[in-house]
Amino acid sequence: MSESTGEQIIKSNCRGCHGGCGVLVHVRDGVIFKIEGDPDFPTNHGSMCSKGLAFHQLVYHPDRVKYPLKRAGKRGEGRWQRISWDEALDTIVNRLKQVIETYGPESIALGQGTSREGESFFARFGNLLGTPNIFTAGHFCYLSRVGASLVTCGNLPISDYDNDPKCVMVWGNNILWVNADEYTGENLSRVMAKGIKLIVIDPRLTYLSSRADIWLQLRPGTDAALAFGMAHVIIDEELYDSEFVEKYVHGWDEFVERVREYPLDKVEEITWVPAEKIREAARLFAQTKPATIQWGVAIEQTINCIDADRLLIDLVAITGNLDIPGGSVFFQPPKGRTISQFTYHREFPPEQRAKYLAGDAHKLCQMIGLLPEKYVWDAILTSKPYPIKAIMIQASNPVITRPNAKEVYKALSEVEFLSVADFFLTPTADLADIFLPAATWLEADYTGGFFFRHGYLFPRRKIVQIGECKSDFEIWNELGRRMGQKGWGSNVEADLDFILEPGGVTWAQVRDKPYLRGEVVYRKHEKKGFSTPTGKFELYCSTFEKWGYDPLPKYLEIPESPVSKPEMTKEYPYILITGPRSPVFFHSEHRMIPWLRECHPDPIVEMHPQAAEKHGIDEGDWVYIESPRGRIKQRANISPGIDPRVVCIQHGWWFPEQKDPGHGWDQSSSNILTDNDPDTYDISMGASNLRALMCKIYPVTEEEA
Ligand SMILES: Nc1nc2c(c(=O)[nH]1)N[C@H]1C(S)=C(S)[C@@H](COP(=O)(O)OP(=O)(O)OC[C@H]3O[C@@H](n4cnc5c(=O)[nH]c(N)nc54)[C@H](O)[C@@H]3O)O[C@H]1N2
Ligand SMILES: Nc1nc2c(c(=O)[nH]1)N[C@H]1C(S)=C(S)[C@@H](COP(=O)(O)OP(=O)(O)OC[C@H]3O[C@@H](n4cnc5c(=O)[nH]c(N)nc54)[C@H](O)[C@@H]3O)O[C@H]1N2
Ligand code: SF4
Ligand SMILES: [Mo]
Repeated sequence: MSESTGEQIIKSNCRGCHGGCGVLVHVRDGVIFKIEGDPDFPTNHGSMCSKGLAFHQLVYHPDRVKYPLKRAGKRGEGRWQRISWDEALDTIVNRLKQVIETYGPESIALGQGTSREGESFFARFGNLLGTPNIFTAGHFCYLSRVGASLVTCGNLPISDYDNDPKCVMVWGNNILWVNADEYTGENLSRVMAKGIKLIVIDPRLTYLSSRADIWLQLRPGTDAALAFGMAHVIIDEELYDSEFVEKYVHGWDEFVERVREYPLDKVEEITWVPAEKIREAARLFAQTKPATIQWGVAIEQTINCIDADRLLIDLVAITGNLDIPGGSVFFQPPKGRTISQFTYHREFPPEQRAKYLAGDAHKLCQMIGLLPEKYVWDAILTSKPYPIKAIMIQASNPVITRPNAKEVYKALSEVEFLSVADFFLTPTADLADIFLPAATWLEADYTGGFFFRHGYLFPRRKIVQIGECKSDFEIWNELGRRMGQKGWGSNVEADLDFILEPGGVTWAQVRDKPYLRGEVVYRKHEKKGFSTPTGKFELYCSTFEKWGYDPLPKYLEIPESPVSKPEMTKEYPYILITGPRSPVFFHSEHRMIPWLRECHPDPIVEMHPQAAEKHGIDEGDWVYIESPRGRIKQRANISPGIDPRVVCIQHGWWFPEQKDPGHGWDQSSSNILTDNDPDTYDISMGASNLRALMCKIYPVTEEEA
């Protein structure tokens, strides 16, 4: 604290997205006025993104809801009444108890979006409640990677930028913009500046594709086939690590046989990538050591989700890059209770587990305690196999972020009871019966677990209190105790102590530390093998075999594509990609933040000049994009960096400045166009095809614009 100015600089770590950047929070007279990067922090070295830099505009935003609300008018009408926390929490508890009494706890669903670190508290509440119906975005994002790694090699490998990889294969990931999933892009930039070999697999020209030694511009959704092509070259030319294969791999011969089904000419036909380029990339990756794959979510949002994930881990493993310095490493977090220990996941009663809404389907998703949300919508709308009567949503905006948005909106409009915890009245929160005002990361104590598989915990302490907002951790702790659930601490600090206990430390002892890190040890398999049923790296997955799934990966044609549905091309000639991230927004968030919206006022659809010319579209024009599910509009960005047969739209759009209830949820949101038919899901995980569907485009007339 400076005595002359009354200013204070507090070290923390940002969680304006998933989190991971060390920051210096500047506070004057109890008010945060600036946030900047902390040069001493190990994951971002002082760098930050625009969302973090603008975060104080979110904290103090005039539209932020600072008190609990209950619905005053009809659902979705936008009339609210301020209530006390006691009334809000007791209303929820009474409604849940009524549902449990009449229908059982399985008729309550809990929903979250992408990780906000609250998921362990959230899952703990759900497990103690006794509902198997918990949904997040994990079945098509990141947890699919975690699940695929669990059954293949026991843990998720992370790229080891601290030890200078010499080759990085960036696969469906725009890491410099997204800082996602245990990574900040700054680390890739740093090793790029040292002169690494860079291979990029992306259907679009991005900054990274433009800097790549080899850019493979594939047909969207065909990643698994492309990975097979690379495996083919690596096996054919004996570029694999024969010692690793001999000692540590399960199912080599079967894998080789499967790979033989994908010769390069066939892979070229599927992926649109010339065979010679695939060969060149495979050689470069296999022959430059150490190498790592920096992967993203694009490959997971299709029917091939888990097999694409498995194939990428396989490529890392068979080239000898697993758990070596500069390769893809199994980092060990500091000692503490794991999520499943904290959430009682393993003790969840089998008779309740058996009521999982998806039945026998999606066993990998079920193993990690999640449900594809479509089953919840169906149970609301049809009462089959039994009704869902109440939903509690925390940190998610499913009306905008989940496929087949019209169905999501209908289901959430019809469910008997809906509570939502958020910062703002989003199109989802508009439908709630009770709204709980959540605290941001600057307003709560937490152990900060987003870089967990990177081996870190980032303690983060409360700096300000805004209105009556409460952290998600407090909300679940208080609701749990009011429900009479055994196991909650007397407050959040007691729960954090419980998480930290195996490491012999308390929250009070770690709260002012910048970070905790587990010991870094490489090549652990040489001593202990892999945590799989065979103790080996499973190219042939014994868990899948037990579950009745194909133990080997394969490529399935995308369910809605010019190949699987040639008759559709007459009406819907383009392949549609949805959801490349904007650096200034996080999914459906931040459209109300002045600094950020100024950078990016409108939704953008990207198309090739030939496509634009064909339809008479000019740069900046409003364009309709239509699929069999519906129609939206976005503004044209005409770019030669995309294939003429492909169109790409942004996701997450609604318009907080439109004050009508709904805030234009159906005008420009990509998920009006996407499909959520379970017959098209990835079989083991339940991922839907957000990244590859079909559409048509045409100009919006001047009057309509
Ligand atoms: N078409 C299409 N759809 C997609 C994608 C795509 O690529 N294409 N991507 C998908 C992916 S990968 C994901 S992960 C999902 C994300 O889906 P969501 O997680 O639903 O997306 P967000 O828009 O981030 O919604 C989070 C909401 O929680 C609020 N919030 C933020 N932090 C907190 C907090 O700490 N506590 C509480 N209580 N509220 C908070 C925000 O204000 C916001 O309204 O979207 C998916 N949707
Ligand atoms: N600023 C910002 N950061 C974010 C988010 C955000 O909304 N905004 N969201 C967060 C979340 S939850 C996630 S999951 C991550 C996602 O971050 P990423 O994993 O980077 O995902 P995207 O930016 O959606 O897509 C990355 C690249 O994949 C390409 N792509 C599209 N389809 C395909 C395909 O079929 N195959 C291949 N190989 N590439 C394809 C796109 O052209 C794009 O350049 O970002 C996180 N970080
Ligand atoms: S990348 Fe995420 S954690 Fe880092 S500054 Fe931006 S919003 Fe904050
Ligand atoms: Mo995600």
